Amino acid sequence: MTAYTLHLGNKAYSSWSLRGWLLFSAFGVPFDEKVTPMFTPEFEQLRRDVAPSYQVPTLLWNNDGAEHVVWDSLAIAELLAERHPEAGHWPADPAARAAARCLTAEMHASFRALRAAMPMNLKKQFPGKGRSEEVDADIARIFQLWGWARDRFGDGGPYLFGAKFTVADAFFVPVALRFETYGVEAPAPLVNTLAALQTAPTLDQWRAAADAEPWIEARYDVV
Ligand SMILES: N[C@@H](CCC(=O)N[C@@H](CS)C(=O)NCC(=O)O)C(=O)O
Repeated sequence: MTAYTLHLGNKAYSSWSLRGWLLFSAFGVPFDEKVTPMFTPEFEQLRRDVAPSYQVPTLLWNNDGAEHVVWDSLAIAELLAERHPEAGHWPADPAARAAARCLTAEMHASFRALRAAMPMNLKKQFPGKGRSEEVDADIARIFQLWGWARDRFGDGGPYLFGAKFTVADAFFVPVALRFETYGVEAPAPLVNTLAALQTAPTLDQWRAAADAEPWIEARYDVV
């Protein structure tokens, strides 16, 4: 058993769970995980049991015998960056690190139209669905952010901040998977970055687990 137990929702549908999971998995931080399918009595029970909030991801962190709950992906990122500096969650360069925090914060707080109209669904494909003026504006802003980061900090590799996968990449992986599901293409300078996010470190394990899940939620179908 590790110091960390990460509670997750369905791997096929829970985009915030994926972000939390990548913060451990893609950075080599040992952890235990527990998947509870959303919209079930078991999930409702966890919501009551794990205070003060039960959303996924929720991290239970055992620190020298004291158990703490961390129920937000950004807080999990900062906790792990503090406790595991060798894992390199953020870029080493201060300017790149500040920029990576800007991109991550914007992902954490924004893109509601995209998130509502194009829910993450690793079980199905809906090419061309979910588009609207508001969604297109979100997509344009995301590509603008990616291009901005790549132009300034992207030398040496395909990720947003170059050769190394960082928290900023982890936060945009579920967006890249939505682009796969809904057939959104990147502008030419960002094609490699989109592909790199769609094949992020350890993501194949998450995809395989999502494929194997028995639960199908029609509420994530966009028709
Ligand atoms: N701000 C949270 C968002 C977490 C979130 O919205 N999780 C969704 C699943 S993707 C959830 O738990 N939904 C169930 C619910 O709210 O009842 C984070 O950054 O972790």
